[in-house]
Amino acid sequence: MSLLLVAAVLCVLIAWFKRSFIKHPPLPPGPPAAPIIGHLLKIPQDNQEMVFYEWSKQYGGVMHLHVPGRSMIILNSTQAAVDLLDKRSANYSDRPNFVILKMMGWVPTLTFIGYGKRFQKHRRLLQQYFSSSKVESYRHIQVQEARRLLQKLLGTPEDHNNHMSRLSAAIIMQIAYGHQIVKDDDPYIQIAKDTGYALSSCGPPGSTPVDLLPFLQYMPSWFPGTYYANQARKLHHIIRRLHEYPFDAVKKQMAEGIAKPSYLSYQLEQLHREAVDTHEVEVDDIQGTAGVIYCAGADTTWSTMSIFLLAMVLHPECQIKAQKEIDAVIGSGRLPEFEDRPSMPYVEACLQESYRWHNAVPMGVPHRSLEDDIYNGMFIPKGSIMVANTRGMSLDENVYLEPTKFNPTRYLPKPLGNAEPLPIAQFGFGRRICPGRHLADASLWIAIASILAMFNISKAIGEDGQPITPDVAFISGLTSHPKPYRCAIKPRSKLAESLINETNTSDTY
Ligand code: HEM
Ligand SMILES: *[C@@H]1O[C@H](CO)[C@@H](O)[C@H](O)[C@H]1NC(C)=O
Ligand SMILES: *[C@@H]1O[C@H](CO)[C@@H](O)[C@H](O)[C@H]1NC(C)=O
Ligand SMILES: *[C@@H]1O[C@H](CO)[C@@H](O)[C@H](O)[C@H]1NC(C)=O
Ligand SMILES: *[C@@H]1O[C@H](CO)[C@@H](O)[C@H](O)[C@H]1NC(C)=O
Ligand SMILES: CC(=O)N[C@H]1CO[C@H](CO)[C@@H](O)[C@@H]1O
Repeated sequence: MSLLLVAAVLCVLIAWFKRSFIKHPPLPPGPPAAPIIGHLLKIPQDNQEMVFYEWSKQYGGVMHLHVPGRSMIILNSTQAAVDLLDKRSANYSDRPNFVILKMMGWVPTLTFIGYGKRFQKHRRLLQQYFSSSKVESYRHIQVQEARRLLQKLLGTPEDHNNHMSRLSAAIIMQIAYGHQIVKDDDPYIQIAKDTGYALSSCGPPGSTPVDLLPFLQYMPSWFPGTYYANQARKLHHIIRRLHEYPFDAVKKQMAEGIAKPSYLSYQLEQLHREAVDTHEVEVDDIQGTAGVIYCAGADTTWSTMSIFLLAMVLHPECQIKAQKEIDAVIGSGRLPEFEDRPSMPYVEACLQESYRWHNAVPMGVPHRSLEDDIYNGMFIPKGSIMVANTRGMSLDENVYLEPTKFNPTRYLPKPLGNAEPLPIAQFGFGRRICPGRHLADASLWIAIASILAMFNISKAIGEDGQPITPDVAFISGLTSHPKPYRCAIKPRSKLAESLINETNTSDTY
C-alpha cells in the first residue's frame, strides 16, 4: 500500500522535474502555482467556467494550469480553440481517461473513448445517422413532438420544465430506439431517471480523486479518496441497463417483425448483413452508440430549451419582435413548419442567442493533446487536458457587445443589427464536434418557433400580486441547467388555443 503511494509521489515528482529542467518555450501564462500540487487547491469545484473566465482577463486566451500529473490548457478565445482544436485536430482529439465513468459501465461510449480506431468507428456510425441531410428525414417526429409540447403547455403550463424534458427525451427515444413514450410508468422513463441520478452522483467528470490518481480504483473502500469508485460500482447496473434494455427490446421486436425504424434497428440490420464478411462492428459498439445518443442528446437539448424560455420571461421585447415576424410569415391560422425557417431571421437569432447567452455545456468536454506543440510561442505539452471554455468565449467582449445581455439583434446585418458572429463553441470543436448538432438544432428550432407562435410567456404572479423575476442561476455539472423557475405561459388568443386543441398528435410515426 505505502509502496504504491511512494510510487505515485515519485511519478508526480519526476514529471515535475522534467517540466522544470528540459528546455522548451515557456508554458502559457496562468495564476501563481503552489509547488508540486500546482493549482489543485485553486481550481474550484463549482462554477469553474466563470473563474476561468475571470482569470483569462488577466492571463489571456490561452492559460496553463498545473495539477499533479497533468497540465491543463484553458482556452477562452474562440480563435485559439479554432486554431488548435479545429485546425490541428489530428493532435488534439484524444480524451482524458475518465476512470470513474468507465468504472460505472460507460463502455464503450464515444464521449469517453480515446482517439483511435474505435473512436473513428463510433464517429462514423453516428455521423452517418445524424448527418444534416439524414436529419431532415426525422422532421415529422420533431414536428409531432413540438405539437405535443404545445398541448402539454396548454394543459399544465406550470409543469413547463417536465414538458420540455419530455420533448427532448421523446424525440431522441423515437429516433434512437423507435420507442414512443405514452404512459408515465414507461420503463424508459425509469431508465432515464436512473441514468440522470447516476450521472449526478459520480462527482465532477474526469476530476475526482480517482481520476487524478487512478491507482485509487484498486484500493479497498475504506481507503481515503475512493468514495466515487464505490459509487461507480454501486451504480454500474443502472448504466448497463441503459445499454442493454433498449437493445434487447428492439432485437425482440425485430424477431417479431414489429420493430419501428430507428438507429438500433438500422444498426442491427447492418450487423446481420455485414456479419457475413466482416466483424468490424460488434454488439457493444451498437449498444454504446445507442446509449450515448440518449445521454449526450436529451439533457443538453432540454437545458437549451429551458435557457430559451428563461430568456423569454426576462425579455418580453424580444418575444414581441419574434411573434411579429412569425405572424407576418405564417399568419395565425397554422403552426410553424420547418420550411418557414429561412423566412424568419429574428426567430433564428433568438435560437442562436440562446446558445450563446448561457451554455448548456459551459466548458465543453475536455480534449487531450497527443503531441508536444507550440502555439504563438507558448509550449503545450503532450498529454495536456484541453478545456475549451465555451462560457468564456460567449462572454468575450472583443467579439460581443455587452455580452451578458440577451440580444438577438446583435447577429442581424448592419444597420439593423451589429453583424456579430454566430456562436460556434456550444457544440465543441474539431474531430470531436458534437455529432448530434444538426438534430439538436432542428428540435430546438421547431419547439421554439411553435411556442412563440402560440404562447405569451411572462413572469409568474406571486401570492402578493407582484410579478416574480426569476434568477438567472444555474446548477453546475457537465450539462448545466437553469435552476427551476416559475413563469406564466398563456395562449396568445382563442384562435391559438383552438389550433392547439385541434392539432392531431395521435401516432403518425
Ligand atoms: C443543444 C444540444 C446539444 C449540445 C449543446 C451539445 C454539445 C456537445 C458538446 C459541447 C460536445 C463536446 C464536443 C467536444 O468534445 O469538442 C458534444 C459531444 C457529443 N454530442 Fe452533443 N450536444 C447536443 C445535442 C446532442 C444530440 C442530440 C446528440 C445525439 C444525437 C449528441 C451527441 C453527442 C455525442 C455522441 C458527443 C461525443 C462526441 C465525441 O466525443 O466524439 N449531442 N455535444
Ligand atoms: C501533429 O504533431 C506532429 C508531431 O509534432 C506534427 O509533425 C504534425 O504536423 C502535427 N499535426 C497537426 C495537424 O498539427
Ligand atoms: C400577448 O402579448 C401581447 C404583447 O405583449 C399582448 O398585446 C397580448 O394582449 C397578449 N395576449 C394575451 C392573451 O395575453
Ligand atoms: C381547448 O381544450 C381545453 C381542454 O380540453 C378546453 O377547456 C378549452 O375550452 C379548449 N379551447 C378551445 C378554444 O377550443
Ligand atoms: C389523426 O391522425 C391519425 C394518423 O394519421 C389518423 O389515423 C386519425 O384518423 C387522425 N385523427 C383525426 C381526428 O383526424
Ligand atoms: C473574456 C476575456 O478575457 N477574453 C480574452 C480571451 O483571450 C483573448 C486573447 O486571445 C483576449 O483578448 C480576451 O480579452
